[in-house]
Amino acid sequence: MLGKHPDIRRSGYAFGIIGVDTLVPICIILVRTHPFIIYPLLSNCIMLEAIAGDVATVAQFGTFLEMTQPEIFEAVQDDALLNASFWVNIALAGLSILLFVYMGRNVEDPRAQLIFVATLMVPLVSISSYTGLVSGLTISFLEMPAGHALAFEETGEAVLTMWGRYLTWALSTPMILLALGLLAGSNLTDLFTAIVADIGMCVTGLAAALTVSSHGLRWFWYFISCMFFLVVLYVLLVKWPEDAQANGTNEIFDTLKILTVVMWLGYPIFWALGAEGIAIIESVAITSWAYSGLDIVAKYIFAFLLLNWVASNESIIADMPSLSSGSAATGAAPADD
Ligand code: RET
Repeated sequence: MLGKHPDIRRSGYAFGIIGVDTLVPICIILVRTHPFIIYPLLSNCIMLEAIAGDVATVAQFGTFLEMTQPEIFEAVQDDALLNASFWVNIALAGLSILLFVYMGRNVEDPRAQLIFVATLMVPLVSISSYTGLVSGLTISFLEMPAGHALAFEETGEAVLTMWGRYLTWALSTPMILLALGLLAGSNLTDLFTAIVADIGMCVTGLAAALTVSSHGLRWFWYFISCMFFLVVLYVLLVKWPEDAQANGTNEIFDTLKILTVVMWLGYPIFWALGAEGIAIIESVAITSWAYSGLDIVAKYIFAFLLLNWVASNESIIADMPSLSSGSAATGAAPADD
């Protein structure tokens, strides 16, 4: 990229030292004394000065794009709203970890214990994810391609991308689905399908966020991610409710299903509306708060409701059939635990 080339930057500074103030009076005197030689020269000088200005500007953005981790950290610190959207989640994840460990202290049934472990992983991944963001480790400034609402060639500015979010969702969301599948009494096939499609959704969502070569390809990745998401929604809305009904966990499952589907739909919507999508919401801090708000409900409130129910209904969980390729809802014989 032009702005990153050191020679160009050096020549930019060299032109800056001469300056318009010095060049103009000299040129006026010379125009009067040697008009035929000086007119073409003068126009060159003005052009060079304009180019020098451009190069200096590009050099400035070059520095911006080459921001080091401490510089990104400082940029996050300087944006109080963005910084708060991270710290609130670090605090809530920390409190959730302590609370969930306490709530699970007397749980003995292996399936109930597995639900606890899977759910506990959610705030554990979350605290790591937000620590990565707040430290500037998993944030980059990316030049959006031509056609994007905030294309670099139009705005001259790079867009702050919190790609660490998408990466860590690939760890936290499978844990949520594992807990939900165990609660419903899913068979192994549906559980595997939901989890693999979910990881596919997160990884292709990460690809959508990181692709800067083509605007069209960013949206193509987004489309692929949505297709994976549809598979997850199908298992959540069609397959698992039948299992939960057959296993007597339908009441809590239905509550958590609605909470999950409504909250999860918010993520692709905010991605599309935010700076990485069509940029109706241009502020990265507001987009970050949208994700952080969704996270609070989809993770901590979800986990509390689930674990609270499991801790007080351990016997129902203990009576459920073990994971097998046959579903309780389709009448296949359950295998022994
Ligand atoms: C993206 C963009 C591409 C299209 C789709 C998306 C969906 C993301 C979802 C995220 C859920 C995250 C949760 C995190 C909890 O830790 C990647 C935004 C479909 C559904 C619940």
